[in-house]
Amino acid sequence: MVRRATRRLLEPPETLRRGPFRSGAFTSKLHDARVASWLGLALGVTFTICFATGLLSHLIQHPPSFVTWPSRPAGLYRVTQGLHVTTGLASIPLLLAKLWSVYPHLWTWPPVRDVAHLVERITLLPLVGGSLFLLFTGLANISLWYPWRFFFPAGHYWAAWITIGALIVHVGAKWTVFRTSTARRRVAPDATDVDRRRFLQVIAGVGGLVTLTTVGQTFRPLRRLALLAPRRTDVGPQGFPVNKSAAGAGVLPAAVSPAYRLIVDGNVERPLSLSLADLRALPQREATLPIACVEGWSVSKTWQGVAVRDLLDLAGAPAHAEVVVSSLQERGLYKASVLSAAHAADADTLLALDVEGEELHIDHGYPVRLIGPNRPGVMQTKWVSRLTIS
Ligand SMILES: Nc1nc2c(c(=O)[nH]1)N[C@H]1C(S)=C(S)[C@@H](COP(=O)(O)O)O[C@H]1N2
Ligand SMILES: [Mo]
Repeated sequence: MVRRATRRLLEPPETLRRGPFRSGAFTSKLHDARVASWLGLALGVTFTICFATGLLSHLIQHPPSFVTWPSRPAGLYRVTQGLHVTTGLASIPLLLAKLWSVYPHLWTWPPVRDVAHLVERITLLPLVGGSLFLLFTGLANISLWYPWRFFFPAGHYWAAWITIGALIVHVGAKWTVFRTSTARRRVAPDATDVDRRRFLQVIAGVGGLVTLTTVGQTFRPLRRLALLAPRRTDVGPQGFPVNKSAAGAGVLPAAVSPAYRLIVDGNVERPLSLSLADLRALPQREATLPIACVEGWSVSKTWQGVAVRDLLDLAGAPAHAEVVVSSLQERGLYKASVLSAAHAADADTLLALDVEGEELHIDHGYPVRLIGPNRPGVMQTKWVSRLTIS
């Protein structure tokens, strides 16, 4: 009853049916539920992986009390963040193809059939808008281009929740269409089926090509194919990239001053103040660990320096201490990072003085940088000046 009443209320007269609203206004056989369904399935997979790995990265950087991210396996974050950026990039051609295949539905007649249809159509706004926003801001971010005023991680994070919410509604609304249009049919494929298959193959090929030409920024064996990757991982001082230079961070001249001291204080029995020579005189340890930037590039290097845990022992810090690692950098979000108890206790968490046996370049954090296993690049603080123990 209610349904029929709303229907009558909403149904516009047939005379309004003009332009793209005419039946038969769109002629391509590829504007079709089968094509849309298979693309939707592919997007469902890439979006789910991208959302899960993005959420994980967010939780590692802003851990609520119930989350403890382990320090092992050392290269895990490199894999999860590599997947985040790779699935995001692969989603771009998939989404464009999907939008193209379904856009005639914008002019569906009547524009609104009933309340459920209205809700379904309204959720397209956050779904399409959110998806385009996420893929565009993500792509711009990894290209180190920030054509906006808002804070990227917060905007990207909240848009992801909105998009995934709208996606769940969309999957629910389209489930039946998906099931019927992807069901196996007994009839032999006709010319349209062949066209559809070819179109999907081309889109899959484009998605594969995007992946193949970017994943080399984190997956070494494909490094030579990384033609579309915004970062060459072998370019930069000492043969690897720099995101923030010493000049950009404003740490000159403090970083090269002979007055440099590393302070270890807070909840300790013996606060320390160590010169660079003092640090070199302490037992030196070595670890091979990646820098895994949130932007998707990563490089593995062998680092030498003093283990954080040796410094904690020297200062008489309590067991399971958490450590705030601060930089000479005075402004900016990455001037400090937190070492959880697990990371602080890991023998491979170093205050590195050298990389590959060479003194650190100023842009890689001279005189001292943090490098620890299984951490996002943004938490590998450079130009370290203080450890505050709690
Ligand atoms: N003090 C400070 N440390 C920092 C940053 C920063 O901006 N300031 N950037 C971080 C980021 S985003 C990354 S990916 C790594 C990069 O280290 P690299 O320049 O040695 O390659 O350093 C991290 N350490
Ligand atoms: Mo980074």
